[in-house]
Amino acid sequence: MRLYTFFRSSASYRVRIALNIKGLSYEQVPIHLRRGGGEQLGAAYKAINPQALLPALDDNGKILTQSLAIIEYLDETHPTPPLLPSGPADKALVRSMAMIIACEVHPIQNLRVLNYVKATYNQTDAQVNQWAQHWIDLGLSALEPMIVAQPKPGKFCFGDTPTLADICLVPQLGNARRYGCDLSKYPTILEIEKSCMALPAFADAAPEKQPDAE
Ligand SMILES: N[C@@H](CCC(=O)N[C@@H](CS)C(=O)NCC(=O)O)C(=O)O
Repeated sequence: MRLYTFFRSSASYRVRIALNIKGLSYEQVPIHLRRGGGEQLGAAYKAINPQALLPALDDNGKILTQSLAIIEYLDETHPTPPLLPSGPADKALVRSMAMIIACEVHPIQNLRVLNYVKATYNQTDAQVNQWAQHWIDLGLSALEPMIVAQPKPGKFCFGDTPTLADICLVPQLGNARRYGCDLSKYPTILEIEKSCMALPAFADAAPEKQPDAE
């Protein structure tokens, strides 16, 4: 397998964690999101992912995009250990936690959105950071009580094994710190992050451990 990735891309980070949890080896193809105006926007990468977003996974010539779709593909093709609980209600709960991050928070603090806000509305870096903080805080402040109230409290977002929810949460916390969010408001989330980072699958997927890290 070949993963088109960038060390600081949180959506790529999700897939790296999933690949590691499944114990799958893969080759990394770094695509620099800023160099030369962004390698993701070049024709070569757009031929792989017309959306010009990372990550993309090449599994024996089959190109997959969108991190959650890739992770569910990996979960179906390599079912052990599972990344979703078994019952439909539990599965829906874990997916909803993951989607708070992947559908509501991450897209509006993504590079191209921040660039657009900055250039089109003449915003300073500080104002753009404030925008990112606002949306990250909104998502995390909903996720924290949801995790506390879940039916299977444990070391992770749901129970005592990592799921899709943890896979989305941990990379988002990296972004939150980058934009200066105050994470002390989310003690349960911080405990979960500690449990995740104690696992090699998460620790080895961290941005600073990647071959293209700067
Ligand atoms: N929903 C997509 C989001 C992908 C995405 O936004 N990737 C970012 C990096 S984390 C990207 O490639 N950004 C490039 C840009 O904004 O130009 C997924 O989950 O894969």
